Amino acid sequence: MKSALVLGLGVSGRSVVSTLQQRGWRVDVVDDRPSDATREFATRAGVTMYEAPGGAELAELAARSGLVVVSPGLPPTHPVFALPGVEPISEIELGSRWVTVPMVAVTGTNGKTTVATMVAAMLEASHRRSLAAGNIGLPLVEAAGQEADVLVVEVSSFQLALSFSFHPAVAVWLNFAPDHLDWHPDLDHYAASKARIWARQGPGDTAVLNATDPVVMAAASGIPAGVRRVTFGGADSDYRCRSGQLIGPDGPILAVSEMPRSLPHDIDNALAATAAAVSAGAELDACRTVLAQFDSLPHRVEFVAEIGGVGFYDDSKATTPASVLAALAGFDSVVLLAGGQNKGLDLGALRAGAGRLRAVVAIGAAGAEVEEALGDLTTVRRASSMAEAVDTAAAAAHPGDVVLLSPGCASFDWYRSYAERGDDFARCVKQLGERR
Ligand code: UMA
Ligand code: ADP
Repeated sequence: MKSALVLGLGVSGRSVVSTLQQRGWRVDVVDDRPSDATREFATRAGVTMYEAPGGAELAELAARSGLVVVSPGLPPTHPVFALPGVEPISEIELGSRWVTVPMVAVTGTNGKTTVATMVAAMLEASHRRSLAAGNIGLPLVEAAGQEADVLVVEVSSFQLALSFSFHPAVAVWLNFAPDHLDWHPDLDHYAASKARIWARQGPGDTAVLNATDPVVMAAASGIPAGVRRVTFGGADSDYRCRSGQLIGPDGPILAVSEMPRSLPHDIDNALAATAAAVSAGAELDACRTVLAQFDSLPHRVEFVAEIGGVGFYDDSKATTPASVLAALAGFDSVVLLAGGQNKGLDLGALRAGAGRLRAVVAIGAAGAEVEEALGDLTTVRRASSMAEAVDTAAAAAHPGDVVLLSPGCASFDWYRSYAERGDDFARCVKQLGERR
């Protein structure tokens, strides 16, 4: 019987265990910080779980397994990566070995989930059974076993770093900005991981590139020969926006005014998604229908309420300064709630958006960093709970302003996820509305 070792029993690790077992593998698991739920899963699955094994034990476990699959959250400093003769792979790599239909892969620092969702909807509207998988939540190992004509796979840098045969027919790289420096040793490692998205492409495949992003365009020199290149975003790109129209290689696609929301990054995402979907066989009319209906996903500059002439927006998914700047670009005068658990990023990048800030409320573990980054440019107040932050922001806002939760940091200092943080913000806003 073939034998595998799975490291990390989160969402991705559990799916790897179950799907390997279904395919007849014997599985051992390692988790360094197991929760009760993790232990329960291991018991139910009938696998032996080794909790935080030392170096020698880990080496022995790996040596007796033909396959070592690691979760994306394992940092490059984890001892498994230093074991001689062991070549750990990601869940995406394993899943892609099982996939039998074409894949559209989407990576980038910001907008992956949004664009992957749009591409899947465009293909579905073109009568191609499509599934959105990967970092979006449905692990690729599970999606590989499901009925579909095409898989749209959101891939993070963590997943790409350990993928070797992953071969998407269409590969989209949306943009690049500093992120995940609490995981990648440096920015070059982060960029090189992302560039692996097209490493296995060849003639007949398509790479979709953001023509305005210097890092993406520099990395494009590594696209294998024979791969078709489709650009978006620039004035001369294949997919571009001019005079209020989205335009493709065959002419106008849609008026921007027909999109439910058209912040600057919504236009980039619309162009990228259409370029990818059409390259994967979607009909342009189906793309138009999706573009005309697609509203923002939850927690991505999501409207929550208007109270006293002030709009409240939840952008809890903004966990990088670049995504905060994208949100600020959509409003003229903002009271910004920022902070949380910094992912090793320079929050000084937020200074580029200072012209749109009425005031800032600094929250969470990175509150002091936010204050240091913006304190000389605008009023920064500190808050020690979300309720206090919402009240402080509301007091600072003038009618016509926007109060925007766009933290630029991960949520794990106060919450279990960005969704929980956004929900708490919405709850506090609702309570404020009731009090008023
Ligand atoms: N663990 C160890 N040792 C370690 C680190 C972690 O044993 O050194 C264990 C933990 O105890 C825990 C498990 O590993 O039991 C957690 O695994 P994980 O952190 O890899 O997370 P999963 O639950 O498997 O979720 C992963 C992705 N997580 C990360 O990339 C960190 C999810 O993306 C993804 O949706 C899911 O697989 C399905 O593919 C989340 C994410 O934050 C949403 N992604 C980043 C982003 O979007 O910016 C990249
Ligand atoms: P990802 O899956 O890459 O994290 P999401 O679609 O979940 O991307 O969006 C994450 C954050 O980035 C949200 O705050 C969203 O408003 C913002 N965002 C979405 N698309 C872009 C883009 N093209 N450029 C910059 N920011 C973006």
